Amino acid sequence: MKITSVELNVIEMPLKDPFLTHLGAVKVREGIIIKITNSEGVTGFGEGVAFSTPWYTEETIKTSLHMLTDFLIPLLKNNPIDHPAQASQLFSSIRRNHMAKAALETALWDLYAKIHAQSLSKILGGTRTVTAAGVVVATDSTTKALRQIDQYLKEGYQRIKVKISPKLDYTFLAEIRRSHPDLPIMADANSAYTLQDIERIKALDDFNLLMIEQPLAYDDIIEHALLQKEIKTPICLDESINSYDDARKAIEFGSCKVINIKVGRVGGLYEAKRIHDYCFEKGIPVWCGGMIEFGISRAHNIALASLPGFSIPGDISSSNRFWEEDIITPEVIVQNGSIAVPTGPGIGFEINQKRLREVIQWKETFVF
Ligand code: OSB
Ligand code: MG
Repeated sequence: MKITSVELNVIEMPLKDPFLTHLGAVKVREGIIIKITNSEGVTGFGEGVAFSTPWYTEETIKTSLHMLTDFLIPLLKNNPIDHPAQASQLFSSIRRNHMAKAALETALWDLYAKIHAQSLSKILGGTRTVTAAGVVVATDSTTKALRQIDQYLKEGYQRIKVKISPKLDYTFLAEIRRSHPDLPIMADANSAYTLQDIERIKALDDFNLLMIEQPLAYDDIIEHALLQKEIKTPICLDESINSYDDARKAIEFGSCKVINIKVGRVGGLYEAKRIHDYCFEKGIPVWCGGMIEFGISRAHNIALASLPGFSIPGDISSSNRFWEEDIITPEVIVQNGSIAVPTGPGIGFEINQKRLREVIQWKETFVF
């Protein structure tokens, strides 16, 4: 792919509203924006989605920068590749650090698609022209949640996800169901429960939820299979699925009936597509997860969610769900409950240079 440089940018932006889970609050989002340039001056963009602290997975902005600077970028420099699908093989000599790998790998996909003057969706095998939009309500106040849900339904979102925990589950969901008897709702626990809470979780079957996401430990596959046998609500795994093999084992074992695919969590688009293809073959629905991301990662998600197996609205919302102004142009917008899959080359969005300059904290360029 004749790469001549890789540029790392660390950016920082406040969220419009704090994003609350039982694990803490995200008020300010740091992110890594990668720009890869080839010998013809074509550029590809990727985004590192690790958080500033290791609350969701073990990675952080700093561990990502360390992996990229000291291992991943030198590997790519010393081992030229001609297709982005070769990156995961190349990076396999480095254990885990999936978000750091995905940041670089997704930039390679954008570059490759642009070199071939095709949309990233087309390059990945996407078949959808629009992707259904879903949004997450992450607050510990029932009043705020009800107000936000009304607003999001006005904006056209097709599905609402709420964050739950043992401190915020039965009565919270009962209130929401009372106001919205037919709304497609899912609940994400981010590992707030253990098997000892089995009666609590069973009680949530009352609410006809689309699914319950990651009720048990972030690294568990076995106990989720025991839980799924006891509850009617389908289990969706998020944190537990870090690779194709995790997905295969979880499905074979009966640990879940749905999978949330996040590009960063699984190490890139190649692995994300492998998981999609496997689930599609097995008839397991998948949806695209979100990471409170900026526009670049949002664009990669839209391309991924255009694959045929993404049959459930994902956590793909408009740029203005979180940001006063995003770093891409045009911004991602929801129209009639959906987001159009871009048809232009690569991710199909340009960088908003003025906004990028405003939010940039640090920058380093590696010349090949
Ligand atoms: O568990 O799905 C999650 C955001 C950050 C970290 C973990 C999760 C989330 C979300 C998605 O719930 C939020 C979004 O980007 O829409
Ligand atoms: Mg989740």
